[in-house]
Amino acid sequence: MHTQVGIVGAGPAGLLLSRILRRAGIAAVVLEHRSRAYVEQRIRAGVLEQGTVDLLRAAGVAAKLDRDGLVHRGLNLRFEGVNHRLDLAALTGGSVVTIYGQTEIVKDLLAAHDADGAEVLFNLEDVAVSGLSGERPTITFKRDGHTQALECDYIAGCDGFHGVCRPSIPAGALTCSERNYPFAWLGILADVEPSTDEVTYANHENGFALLSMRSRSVSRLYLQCDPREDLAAWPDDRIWDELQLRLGTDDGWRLRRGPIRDRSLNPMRSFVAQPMQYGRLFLAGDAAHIVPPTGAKGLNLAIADVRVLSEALIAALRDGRTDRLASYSDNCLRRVWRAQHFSWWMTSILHNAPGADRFARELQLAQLRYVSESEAAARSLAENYTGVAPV
Ligand code: RFL
Ligand code: PHB
Repeated sequence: MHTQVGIVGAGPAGLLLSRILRRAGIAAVVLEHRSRAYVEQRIRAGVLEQGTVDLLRAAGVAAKLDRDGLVHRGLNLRFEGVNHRLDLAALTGGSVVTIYGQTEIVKDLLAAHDADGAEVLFNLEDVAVSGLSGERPTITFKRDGHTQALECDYIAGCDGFHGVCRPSIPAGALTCSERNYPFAWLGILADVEPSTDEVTYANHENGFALLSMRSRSVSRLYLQCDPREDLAAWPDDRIWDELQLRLGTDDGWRLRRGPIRDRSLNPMRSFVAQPMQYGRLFLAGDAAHIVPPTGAKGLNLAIADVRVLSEALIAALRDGRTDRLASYSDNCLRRVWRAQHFSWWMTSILHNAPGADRFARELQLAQLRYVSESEAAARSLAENYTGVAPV
């Protein structure tokens, strides 16, 4: 078997890349080790930058996003019992974010693949990549008990942080940079009208809390907790009480409660592997970099990589020009490191690190007050949150 681009991973990055390439007349196959149901139900990100929305529109997969996405022109920061609204649109000359679940993006992309008869292979075992530095890199996998090989012109590693592509690059060819954080997020999805109109980030002495949403009737909320936290120790009432405490303001604001549909523990990590290429293997999205979710950048970075990679692959395979592929990694890494800094900074001003002393706490508050009182500081946050200009 042969295809032009073999794509490992049916997350947002792999599916969008496949969609864009196929619309440009390039053959691509997506290979996924999980089931379709699993991939469609994985609850993750929800805040889309304008550049992400624009690319989904250009790929013809934004009809539902345009209908159901919630456009947010601002966000809230809460600390010392007071709510501070940042007018993102006013601060950036009109930039906004759109709230739309990653699960919905994946479902929309899969529906578009179905409509086109495009190939996405699920439930594969033993997916492996080889021959990366030669002319015919190959993906091998087991399907229905039979081992098969797919020869490719190029391979896109879109298989997330725990995938097989990045570890297949020889040791020494990659430089990895990493930060682990001594806290995690307990996330819930609840069938209740969101208690604020816009996404709300809170810094409280007990730790960080976040109020977000998926629609006008579904709330998504997070609490900072210990990475080894036992979810069984968090019955519904304890979760709501703690969210109320951390998000509460001195004016008596109340959080709406409702049935909790899903709960999960999300570790926090910063990670970058560079370069994002080895021979004919190109890494995109979480396969190459991870950010803590505080800046809402993970999904947006993955989509931004796909924009650069799809243009480079189209130039190579349709027009015979490989210069864009050669500069792919450098182009992406500038954006990746900007988002790394922003995500680390948002994380550090909003969370309580275990053992943090009075000095650390005062620095956080000084920074939060600065962002809510100084237009220059607020504009910097707003520019990063809504997304720096495309490369
Ligand atoms: P994904 O979505 O992880 O998709 C990778 C796909 O590759 C498959 N795969 C393999 N397939 C074949 N063979 C193998 N050996 C494979 N190994 C893995 C996986 O099953 C999967 O289908 O990566 P992608 O496409 O790069 O997209 C990136 C985003 O998913 C990610 O950046 C964000 O979701 C990060 N993230 C969040 N970002 C936000 O901006 N806001 C959030 O609230 C937020 N919450 C989260 C998150 C990431 C999480 N992870 C990774 C555990 C919550 C969680 C739990
Ligand atoms: C979410 O809606 O899941 C969400 C929102 C903002 C973040 C992270 C996650 O910073």
